[in-house]
Amino acid sequence: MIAKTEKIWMDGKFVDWDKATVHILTHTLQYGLGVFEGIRCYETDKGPAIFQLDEHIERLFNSAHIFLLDIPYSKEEIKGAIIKTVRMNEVKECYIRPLVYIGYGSIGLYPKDNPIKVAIAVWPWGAYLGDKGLKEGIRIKTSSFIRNHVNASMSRAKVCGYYVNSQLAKKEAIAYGYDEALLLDTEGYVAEGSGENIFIVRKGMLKTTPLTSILEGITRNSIIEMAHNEGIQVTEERFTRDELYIADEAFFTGTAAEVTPVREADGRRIGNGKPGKITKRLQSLFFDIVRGKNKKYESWLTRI
Ligand code: PPE
Repeated sequence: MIAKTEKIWMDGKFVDWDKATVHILTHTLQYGLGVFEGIRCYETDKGPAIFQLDEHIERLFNSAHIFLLDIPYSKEEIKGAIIKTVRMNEVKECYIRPLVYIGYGSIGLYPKDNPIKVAIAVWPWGAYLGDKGLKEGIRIKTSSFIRNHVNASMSRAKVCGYYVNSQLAKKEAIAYGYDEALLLDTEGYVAEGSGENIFIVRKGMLKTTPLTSILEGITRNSIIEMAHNEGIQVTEERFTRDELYIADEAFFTGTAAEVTPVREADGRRIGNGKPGKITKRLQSLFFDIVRGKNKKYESWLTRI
């Protein structure tokens, strides 16, 4: 069960958690066109701090732009509302979920004059793939479902409805006893997890999928920049599932998943079956950065 907090921001007003409801014929609920973000706020020794807030706001507005949704607030207003919602709920660490949705009005696929609504909820959310997964690595399964074609789902946008594809893959992976799914693209190359980007390590170098059929993960971008600064070479290049099988290391990245090592794929052990050296090094750097322990990356944090 989701860990409740006090208030949810809905179109400029704070509403009690239990009263944050919508009409059943809300357009987004019927047809899935809404855009959202997932952001994390971490506890630091100078109080809570939000990781890469501006980047997430930028992506939210880009998602809306791609889908011709006119958000009735400025980026500054949304940023202010997010900060206020975190403060108001007095949480030290939380996950932040802004949602832009099409409200109640006309029905049918073309919601001509329906209002565009915005809500921001926050709640404490632990390790997405479990504490054990974060520490010891997870087991993933290549899905029989593929990532949508780029002309079916424009993957630069983070859209509610896209996640039916992710849920098919996730349910299948769980049913087969795995922790998470790996989706391939329409041409059979590795794309991403149901809610994570993927990196592999071979011969000391990092490789991640290019931005064709995947979400441009903000954690992914952060890891690429951190690796550059650490002198670790990164290429953004297509790779096949068998290249993952023979990789020395692999890991998933995402706001929810953070940096989660992958120890097995489709019954094949990755490397020695334990989180690899480079994975552990980047994971520990990541947690130092988000918890405000690394001055060099202070600009990635918004203090509350
Ligand atoms: N790919 C997908 C498909 C995806 O959903 C996410 C985030 C990522 C990559 C990583 O993006 P980023 O968070 O910017 O590094 N998935 C979000 C939703 C998870 C959920 O179950 O809800 C998240 O991690 O917040």
